Parts: sequence; C-alpha cells; structure tokens
Amino acid sequence: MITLHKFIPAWGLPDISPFCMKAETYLRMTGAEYKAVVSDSRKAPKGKCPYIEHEGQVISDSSMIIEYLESRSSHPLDSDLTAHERAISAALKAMLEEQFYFVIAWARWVDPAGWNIYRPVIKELGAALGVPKPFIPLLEPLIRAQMRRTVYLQGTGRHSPDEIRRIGVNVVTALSDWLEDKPYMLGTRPHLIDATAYAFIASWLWGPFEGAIKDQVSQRANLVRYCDRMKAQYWA
Ligand SMILES: N[C@@H](CCC(=O)N[C@@H](CS)C(=O)NCC(=O)O)C(=O)O
Repeated sequence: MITLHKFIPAWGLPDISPFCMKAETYLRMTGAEYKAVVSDSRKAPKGKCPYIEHEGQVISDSSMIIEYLESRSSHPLDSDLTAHERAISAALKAMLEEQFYFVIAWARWVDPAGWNIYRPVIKELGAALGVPKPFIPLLEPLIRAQMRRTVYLQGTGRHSPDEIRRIGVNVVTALSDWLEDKPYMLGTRPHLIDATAYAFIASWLWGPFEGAIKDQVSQRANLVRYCDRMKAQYWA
C-alpha cells in the first residue's frame, strides 16, 4: 500500500497543489492501491508535497515518485513511446512544471485578487494540519512573503501582471495547439504527461482564479474536452 502525502481538495479539484493532483492522478491511472493523508510540507523530506511512503521507503517529488513506481511496474505507462515522443513529453512537462507553475503561484500568492481567494483555503489547510487557530493569521503573511520571494527569485515575479498573464496564456495556447483533436497528449492512449497536463490545466479550468488565463483555457474547447475526459476516466 502506498501512502500519498498531499494537501487538501478545493473547488471540486482533488488538491490545491497541481503537483499533488498530478501524483494522485498518476496513481489512479495505474490503478495503484493507495491512501491519501493530508500532510505538512514543512515536515516533508524535501520541504514540499507530494511525497509517498512505500515499503519502508520515502520518496519525495511527484516526478521521482512516478519514476520510482514506474520502475517497479510491469506495464510502465510510457513503454510504447518513441524517443521523439519522449522528447515532446519532456518539453511539455518542463513548460508546465517549470514555467506555468510559477504563473499559478503568482496568481494565487502574489496577485492581490488571487490572494483574496486563496487565503481562506490556506486557512483551511492550516486547520486541517492542526495548526492552532491563533497561529494561522501569524503564519499566513510569512508563507505569503516566502512564496512571493520564490516567484521573484525564479524570475516570473519580476514581470508586470500583464506580462505574467501573457506567459500563462501562451502556455495554454501552445498546449492546446499541440493537443489538436487527439484524445490524450500523445495520441489515443494516456501517458505520464497526461497526469501533469490534466493537473495543471484543470486547476485553471475549474479553479476560481478568473482572468485571461482561465478564459483562454475555457475558450480552447479541446482542452475543456480533455479535462472532462481525464476526469471521467480517473476521477468519476
Ligand atoms: N518538483 C516538486 C514540486 C512540488 C511543489 O512545489 N509543491 C508545493 C505545492 S504546489 C509545496 O509543497 N510547497 C510548499 C513549500 O514550498 O513550502 C514536485 O514535482 O513534487
């Protein structure tokens, strides 16, 4: 049995973190037996969620979790891919996890409109983690300042709000243009990249952060159909 350490669900999504949602979607894609536990990232081995416990081992990072479980699988999800398809998969993953993630982080933690929406969810996470009520308002600004600094140091936070939104819209457009009419990112059957793509796109589509990026996802009918398809297949 795998124990998945993650955050909390919100807005009809299984997790507020796209990385936790990616890991859990992967577990569902493979039919793995797992239990999910709400965990404090400050106590995680790498200071981030998700991480798993499995047969006495602790594995951190959604990609390393997947790598670990795939190496033990008799039917690895990407075993049929060509080198060219693997290269595409790596490029799409980097675009979503290393670029788009920071747009998401900015929209939730830095943008004042987003923070107004996200703040109550962070309070809820604090409560779910057993943080004593009086400490939550003290912790919130510290975590927000840390996230603001992270987004700034990575580079995204140095752009203007319009520029950041443009980066986000361009990622959504690129993903939609790549998908075309395919049911999944690499063709007719799901692969590892679909765990990432679904988590990161559905987080905008069904999340409450209004504006240009969510509009672009909603207007790209192939992405909407894609999220509906992944949800029906793995989360119904
Ligand atoms: N590369 C990591 C990224 C995980 C990550 O950034 N998790 C965030 C939530 S989306 C986190 O735990 N943040 C807590 C923190 O930075 O203190 C993965 O793929 O798992």
